[in-house]
Amino acid sequence: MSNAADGPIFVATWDFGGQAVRAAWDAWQRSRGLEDACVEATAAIELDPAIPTVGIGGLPNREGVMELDAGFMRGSDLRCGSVAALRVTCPAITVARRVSQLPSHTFLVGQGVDQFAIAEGFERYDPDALLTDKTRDEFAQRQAKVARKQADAERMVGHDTVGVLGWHAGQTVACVATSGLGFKRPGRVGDSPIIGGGLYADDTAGCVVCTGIGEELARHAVAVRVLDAMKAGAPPNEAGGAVLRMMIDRDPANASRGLALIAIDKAGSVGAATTRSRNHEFEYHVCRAGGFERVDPDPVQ
Ligand code: SD4
Repeated sequence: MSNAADGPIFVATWDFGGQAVRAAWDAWQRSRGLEDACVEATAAIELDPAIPTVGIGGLPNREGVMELDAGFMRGSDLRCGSVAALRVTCPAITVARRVSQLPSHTFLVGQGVDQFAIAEGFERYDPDALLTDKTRDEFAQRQAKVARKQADAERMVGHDTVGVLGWHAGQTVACVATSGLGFKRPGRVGDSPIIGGGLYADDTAGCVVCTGIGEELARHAVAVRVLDAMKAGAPPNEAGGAVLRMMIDRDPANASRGLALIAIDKAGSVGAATTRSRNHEFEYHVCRAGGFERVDPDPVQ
């Protein structure tokens, strides 16, 4: 049995993060594999159609098609794999992990990743099966509003991405999966699968996953900046807060954009940072060696 000092520690984003860290803990008890646990936890959220923002049941692009993005990174050797605009299978995180096992590729997108997933034997979905009645309905309503000029076709709708971090005896893993912002242009990719933007893991410093408006998070290479701040000695909360404050200094509009991140440093300290205001709070969930906790961080000032 592990003790709290050795971990494992799992941290996951949003309200469904509670479900994710429980899934991670269950997987850990079966396999004692940090990667397996983080991937299984991420996949569990993607496969739950009741979760309206990730994987099956997420929102489609502006043509009504689901396009999934995911990223996987292991901190021991910086092995990583990402997929973007994946249409033919779910969960995307399992395909991202498979990409990370290729000898020479780290990122596959669009048609290429669809072909890869099929060739590798992942379960093939009719893309329509990734939508639910609820998301089909939301899409139809949005189309009608755009046609009546009551909604701006360019406006994407905020989404809550699943990020799962794992730590055990100094080893780190970061996983992320999303259907991206709702009603995006086909082919639009946010921060999530971008190594250094939406996620990073490096055992010499820790691991980080971001969630929120992907264009802002990617533009500022948030994950690797937080990682570097932790490497320089800042605790995860401070490292994350400093990067979000830097983003607000650079563009004050970032204060009211939904941006958040979770992090674990190399010693196993957990933290987070968010711009989320009280009326749309960001929460995250932590599992430490089988003990569970929900945390509601204060927004950065
Ligand atoms: C994206 N960062 O595609 C994702 C969306 C998200 O909470 O995380 N929303 O931009």
